[in-house]
Amino acid sequence: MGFISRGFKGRREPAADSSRLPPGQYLVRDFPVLSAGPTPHTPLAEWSFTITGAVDADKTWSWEEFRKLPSETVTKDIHCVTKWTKLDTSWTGVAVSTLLEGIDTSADYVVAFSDGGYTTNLPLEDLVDGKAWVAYEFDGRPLEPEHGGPARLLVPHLYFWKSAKWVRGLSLRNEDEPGFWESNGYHLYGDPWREQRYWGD
Ligand SMILES: Nc1nc2c(c(=O)[nH]1)N[C@H]1C(S)=C(S)[C@@H](COP(=O)(O)O)O[C@H]1N2
Ligand SMILES: [Mo]
Repeated sequence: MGFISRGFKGRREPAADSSRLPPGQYLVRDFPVLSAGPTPHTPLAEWSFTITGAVDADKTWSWEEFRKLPSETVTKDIHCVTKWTKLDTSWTGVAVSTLLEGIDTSADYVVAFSDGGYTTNLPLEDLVDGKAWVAYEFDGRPLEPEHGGPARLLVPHLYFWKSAKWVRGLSLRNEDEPGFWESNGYHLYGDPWREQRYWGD
């Protein structure tokens, strides 16, 4: 006697779904805010998104133009290097493949850059084929500034520091160049399933 059956708790806790939890991570239900600096508040009239670097010609969209691009809504699990994982987050945005359409490049790498100076590096192949978006809605509402609004990169298969908030563009590179956290000890690639948190992992 004295046991409390888990069945009495009603709805099954997502904690039960450990197959979706990468090694060393724990589940959260809230949405923590992690920013290395103050939250920028760029007016939409001044906002633009640019593909630059190793390209024949830069490509730039205003906010209005960007919002007319075909969008997708996706549901993804996100994993922060500080060990929280949030399941089933819903985002709407433009697939990076859509932004790269018609761009001719020999580059294999990308540095995403943001208002406030944040950068993060990724292999180009991790941004295409339905693996990454520039998201402007979370849970069906405009993305809040604290979480990267008006728009942030979303690369859910890598640790969440790769999902640059307040993203303003992608610079294509022929070599892999560490971004902000990668220059400060975080792993160059950052696969949560291989627990690539820091240099040497
Ligand atoms: N521009 C910018 N993007 C950023 C960061 C940042 O400090 N600045 N922090 C990164 C880290 S470490 C994480 S875990 C997530 C946090 O996103 P959230 O605040 O929406 O949870 O944003 C990532 N993108
Ligand atoms: Mo993070």
